Amino acid sequence: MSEQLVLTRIEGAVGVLTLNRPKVLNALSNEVMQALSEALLALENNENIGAIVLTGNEKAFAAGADIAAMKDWSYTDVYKSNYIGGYWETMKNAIRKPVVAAVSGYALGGGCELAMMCDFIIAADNAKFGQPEIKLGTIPGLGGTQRLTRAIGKSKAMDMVLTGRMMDAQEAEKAGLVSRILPLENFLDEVVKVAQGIASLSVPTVMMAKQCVNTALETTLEQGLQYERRVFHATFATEDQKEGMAAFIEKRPANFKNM
Ligand code: DAK
Repeated sequence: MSEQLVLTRIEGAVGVLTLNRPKVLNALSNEVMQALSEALLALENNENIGAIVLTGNEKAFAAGADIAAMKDWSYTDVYKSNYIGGYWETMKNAIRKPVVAAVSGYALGGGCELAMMCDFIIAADNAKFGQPEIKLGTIPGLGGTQRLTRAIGKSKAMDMVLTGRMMDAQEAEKAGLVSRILPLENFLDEVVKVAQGIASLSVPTVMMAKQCVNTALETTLEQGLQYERRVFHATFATEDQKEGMAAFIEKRPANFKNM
């Protein structure tokens, strides 16, 4: 039986997805992306799951799209197939629950782009990020020039995209690409704890908060503020807002029902 390309593990209310092609540093083939897309959708549709962690292994989160698979494709091949756009974009188009990227080792090319599609990135202290496509005679094709620029600003994004160099975890944190760095030892367990903290909150409210933050990147400030205000008002229609505020007043832990 062929090995599973993406492993799913459930830890309480958290689904942990592990890219599983270690011999090629988790190079992202079409098959990997199809498996990832299906695994993400299964967790999205699982009522018991409140947050998702996406990870690789100690050496690589993912070293990019599969160069061996891509190298002989023609323009018409990639154009006609829209180069596997569907599977690659499940995260952006269909996943409303929070997804944390737990990056240890290399996150390069499509690997870095996949990490950036997640809601935030927690890096192990051995993580290395980069968009090295320029060295292959191409450019980032899945948001590397766009999401990286929004995350770290034009000057640093130009540096990364035009030189193809890597940045380590410290530089990535300083630049704002990653939210925090954790030691490699017990790395995944610690990230899962972060995700479990999120999953213990009101899942629909967490989803609303995620949508609001994402809206900040797509609209003017005024439109974003109005959208946020509407969603803030909407939280008052939830039982979880009543429970959260009552629990605070009664000095007890909240028991959210996701209602
Ligand atoms: N693809 C295929 N195989 C890869 C790979 C990759 N991206 N990265 C590594 N491997 C394979 C190596 O060929 C090697 O295989 P064997 O020789 O053992 O058979 C094995 O993994 C171990 O790699 P190394 O021997 O090279 O390991 P090292 O520790 O020496 O070096 C490295 C690690 C990460 C520095 C090096 O492997 C490396 O530079 N890898 C390539 C990184 C890279 O250039 N990545 C960008 C690829 S282009 C799009 C979607 C996605 C994309 C674009 C559009 N659309 C949907 C529109 C994305 C494009 C890319 O990501």
